[in-house]
Amino acid sequence: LRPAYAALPKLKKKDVYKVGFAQTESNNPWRLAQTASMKAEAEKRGWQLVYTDAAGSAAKQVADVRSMIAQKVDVILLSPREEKPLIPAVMEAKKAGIPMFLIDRGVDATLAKGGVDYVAFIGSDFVKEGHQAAEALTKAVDGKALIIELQGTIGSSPANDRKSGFADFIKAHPEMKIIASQSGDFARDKGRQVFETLYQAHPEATALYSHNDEMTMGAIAAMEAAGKVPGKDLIIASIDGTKDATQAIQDGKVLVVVECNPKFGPAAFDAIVKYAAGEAIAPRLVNTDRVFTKENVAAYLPEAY
Ligand code: GYE
Repeated sequence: LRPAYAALPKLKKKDVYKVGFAQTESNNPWRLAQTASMKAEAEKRGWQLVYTDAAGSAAKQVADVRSMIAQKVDVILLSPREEKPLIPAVMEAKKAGIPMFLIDRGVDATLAKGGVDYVAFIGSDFVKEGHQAAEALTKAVDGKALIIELQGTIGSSPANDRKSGFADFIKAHPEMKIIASQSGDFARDKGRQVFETLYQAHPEATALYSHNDEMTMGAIAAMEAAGKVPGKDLIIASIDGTKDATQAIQDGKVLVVVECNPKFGPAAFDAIVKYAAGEAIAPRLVNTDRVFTKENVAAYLPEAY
């Protein structure tokens, strides 16, 4: 074991653990699928799950983690809403001797490190997701588009990295231009409102890049309300893999959905067992995600959430 790794809180081998899962919000199908996966896995193993929902507030999420520390859970699974405000929660868990795993979102890497301050991050490669969305879109529009971007929650790792991954890919394609970019907070109705405003200001837009499917569905509603045809007047690239957005691929409204799998239960609980057994855990455990288009979406639809 590396010396830094040795400084992490230890976890005793037990048959039954008390696991804290600090969820960030529950206002979309992705979050509900994630929570359901955690609960199912806890039930399957007969472990106790202490579940909290921060309802979209980083401050509440810090308080939720503090209450888990006070309840002396064995281990904490945290989905940090934003990269910086959750740093105190990470540091306090470490100080209290409770190992923590970051689930699906990361924290600022200059302030807290995997393998040092928390055990590991388990989740998707958001930069790659941005690349893949950009690649599919660029190909479909022959390298020429005026793009409206709907960003996720400001200060969250998926919003930061999906933005940079996409921007990095289109750099090499001078006629792929982002003409407007704003946050829709990963939420459907916010996405609808923000898209409506941006599209009114930029009626020349020919494409939408949205950081998640919920905002995409909101934007589609706004397009249709404006008498436009999604998939024709605007070509759409999205991320997640919800039932609604993948059905929209099938219906010809969405070009591509890059998968971001929310079903973390098995991987998170396996990592806990391995950690307790003293096995080395990589500081970043990256999910393998698929890319859904008209060609392969039909086979996926039955498992969509
Ligand atoms: O894409 C989004 C959710 O953190 C990766 O958060 C996750 C993102 C996911 O609200 O739909």
